[in-house]
Formats: sequence, C-alpha cells, structure tokens
Amino acid sequence: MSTDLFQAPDYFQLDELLNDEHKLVREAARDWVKREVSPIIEDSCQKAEFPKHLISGLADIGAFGPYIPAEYGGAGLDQISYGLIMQELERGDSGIRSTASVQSSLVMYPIFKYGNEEQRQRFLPKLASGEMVGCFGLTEPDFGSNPAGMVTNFKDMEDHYLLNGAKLWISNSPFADIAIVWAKNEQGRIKGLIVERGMEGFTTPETHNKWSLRASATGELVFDNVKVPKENLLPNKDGLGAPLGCLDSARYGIAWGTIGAAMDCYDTALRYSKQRIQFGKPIAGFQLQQKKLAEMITEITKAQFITWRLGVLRNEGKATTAQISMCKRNNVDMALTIARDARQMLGGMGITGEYPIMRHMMNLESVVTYEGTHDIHLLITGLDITGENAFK
Ligand code: TGC
Ligand code: FAD
Repeated sequence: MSTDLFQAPDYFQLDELLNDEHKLVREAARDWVKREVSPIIEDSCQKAEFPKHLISGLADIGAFGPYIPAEYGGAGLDQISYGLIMQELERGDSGIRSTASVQSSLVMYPIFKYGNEEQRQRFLPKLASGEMVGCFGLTEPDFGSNPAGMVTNFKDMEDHYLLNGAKLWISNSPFADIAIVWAKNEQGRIKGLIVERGMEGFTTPETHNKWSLRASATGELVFDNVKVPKENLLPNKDGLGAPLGCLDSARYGIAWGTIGAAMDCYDTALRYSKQRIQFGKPIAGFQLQQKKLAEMITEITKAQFITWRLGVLRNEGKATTAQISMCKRNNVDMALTIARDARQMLGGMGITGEYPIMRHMMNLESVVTYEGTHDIHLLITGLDITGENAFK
C-alpha cells in the first residue's frame, strides 16, 4: 500500500466545536492509525487475518471502553471523544473499528450497565487493557433482523444454568475469551449470560470466505449443554431491550466510524484526481469528476454535523434510539456511496490494494448490514414518525 498521506476534511470548521480533550484524543488515535494500522492493513485483509498484535495499542489509545469510568479501567471520556476514536479507527479499517465497537459497546457496556459489582470488577479492567477480548452473541441462523424470535435458551439446574443453541455472524468470536450471550430462560424472557472460553460444550468455529471485513475475525458461537455458573448471569436487565440498549451505543459509534471511512475515500480520490492526467489535464479539472468530489464533501459535512449533534444529545442523556438509528443509516449509506464514486474516480487503480478505497467499499457492505440493516433502520424511522409498525 502507498504511504498514508491522509488529510482530514473539515469544510465547516467543526473543529471549533470540539474541546481540547476531543482534539487530543482524536490526534492520538489518528497518529496511531497512521503508524500502526495503515502500513499493515492491506496485508491483513489480503490474508483475511485479524491483526491481533494491535490489541494492546487499541487499549493504549482508549478504544476499549472510552466512556466506561476510570475506576473500572475505562478512559472516562465523553461521547464525542468516543465517536472521534471510532472515526479515526474506521478511517484505517472498518474491521479494526468493529473490534473496538464490540469490546466497548457490546461487551463492556452490558457488563457495566446490567452486571453486578463483582462482574464489573472481575471483567472490566481486563477488557479495558486488552488482556481479555469479548464478543456479543445476538444473531442466530434463523433470527437476524428479528432477534426476538431467538431459540438459544437456558434452563435453571439449581447450581448452574444449562445453555443450548447457536449464534452466527459473531465478530471476534474465534479468539474471544468471553461472550455476552443473549438467550431465553424457561419463561421465554431474554437474559444476558457471560460465557467463558474453556467451558465444556462451548465452541467458536470461524466463518471463512468473506469478501468484506476481512481484517476482522467472524464466527459462530455453539452451545451444547454448556454449564454456565449462576454468577455469570447479568442480573440487572432482561427482555429484548437489554441487547437493544447495547446496540444504541454501538450504532452511535458506527455513525462516527463511517465518516472516517468516507473521509479516507474522499481524501484519496481528491489527491489522485489532482495528479492523474488524461486528455492533457488533471482529471480534477473535468466537471463530472468535480461533481463527484463536490457531492462527497457536502455529504461528509452534513454527516459530521448530525453526528456531532447526536453526540451532544448523548452527553446530555437525550438521544433517542430513533435518532441514533437515523444517523447510523444515513452515514453508512453516505460512506458507501462515496466509496463507490471514489473507486470509479481512480479508474483501474481503484480496484487495487495500492489504495484503500475498494477495501473500504467492501467493508461497508457489512457495516450497512450489521447492527440493523438499512431497511430495518428505515422502518425504525418510519415507526417513529408515523406510529405505525411496518416490521410485522
Ligand atoms: P420492540 O417491540 O421494538 O422492543 C422490544 C423491547 O425492547 C425495548 N426497546 C429498547 N430498550 C432499550 N433500548 C432500546 N434501544 C430499545 N428499543 C426497544 C422495547 O421497549 C421493548 O421492551 P419490553 O419491555 O416491552 O419488552 O422489538 P421488536 O421485536 O419489534 O424489534 C424491533 C427491531 C426490529 C427494531 C429490533 O429487533 C432490531 O433493531 N433489529 C435489528 C437487529 C440488529 O440490529 N441486530 C444486531 C446484532 S449485533 C451486531 O450486528 C454487531 S456487529 C458489531 C461490529 O462488528 O461492529
Ligand atoms: P435477515 O434478517 O435475514 O435480512 C435479510 C434481508 O431482509 C435484509 O435486506 C433485511 O433488511 C430484510 N428484512 C428483514 N426483515 C424485514 C422487514 N421486516 N421488512 C423489510 N425488510 C426486511 N450479530 C451479532 O449478534 N453479533 C456480532 O458481533 C455480529 N457481527 C457481524 C459481523 C458481520 C461481518 C456481519 C455480516 C454480521 C454480523 N452480525 C452480528 C449479524 C448482523 O447483525 C445481521 O447480519 C443483521 O442483523 C441482519 O440479519 P440477517 O443477516 O439474518 O439478515
């Protein structure tokens, strides 16, 4: 891959809305991505390997539990800083941001929010430092967009729970030390369980042949009469609202993250278009290419502002699920459109690993699907504004 020459676009001086801590956190993440991610990421994707050696660096820049209080090992940052870290990571690669999203919002968050003090003390510091990596099991082979239908279940055996079922499409599962697993109890109520690697009957086969998110490990979680100790049940919340609450936090991170991917595609296409000569002049001088670039910077700028505003609302505890959903949907769609246009602007070079665009484009095909598909998010907005449920 060519040298990372990334320059972040800030067309409407959004920086003036950030405080010193936000900028410091962002610069640390940006520098780290340039130094550690950019030089190796193309190779990891070609080999379809998650670069595990990045885990300690992710912990060092505060990407594991940015908003979890410092007493549990988190970085104790606000929601804007959390978002900016996700933006910088996904500027590098969606798979690296995925690993941080899952660890922070889908593993540390439910333990912090729904766990007891003993569980917080036992797991959060190790997850924050990267000594332990987690994954989140909600999706099942027959229940993706409709997790309420899940069949994974556990029975109360008095001195332990007995867990059976399977989860599919689980980020980080092949190497995770623990899994937050959502399963139904005998009353059909959804609860969260912390399942630990090494428990008998628990396996995590890897899913191969992905054309997308190749630098992120994806797999299954299979439970065959797994004995889960009673102290591993998350006691403080049940029902589908528990996993959906975690998704609010992760979807918010994705909204920021996809701005990073879009910025990288725009910045790459802009630089290339100024250097590439056809018909005797830089292709940046042709109206059709300028139209693409002008639309890209406009859409990035609009996304930056709704996402910053969402961060402010989250800091104030006022952001709704529907607002987060709209922002995730809009920003992934924006990034995917920009990636496709940017790829065309590079002509044949756009399909090579010399430039990051095709990799972002392929990654974003997963991002538009996970954490709720584009269609599901349209229906969430539809329900919110009309009061009519079109899911069922
Ligand atoms: P619905 O009836 O709307 O709600 C069921 C219960 O949940 C409550 N609730 C919430 N609670 C807290 N926070 C939220 N955001 C909540 N949203 C809803 C709700 O009040 C209700 O409570 P109760 O007490 O009455 O039971 O549920 P539904 O079955 O109609 O489903 C709605 C729908 C379709 C929007 C939801 O199922 C959905 O979002 N589906 C999409 C599935 C999805 O996003 N899966 C993601 C899997 S994880 C993943 O992809 C990780 S990728 C990570 C990476 O690599 O980065
Ligand atoms: P389906 O639900 O079968 O949807 C298929 C199509 O039907 C979609 O286009 C959808 O929009 C549409 N559709 C479904 N219902 C409706 C409706 N009511 N109205 C209109 N259209 C509808 N899950 C986890 O739990 N943990 C993870 O860590 C995780 N990581 C992932 C990593 C990757 C790389 C991928 C690809 C997925 C991951 N997922 C994870 C799963 C992801 O959340 C699901 O793929 C997603 O929720 C969609 O479910 P599905 O694939 O079963 O599609």
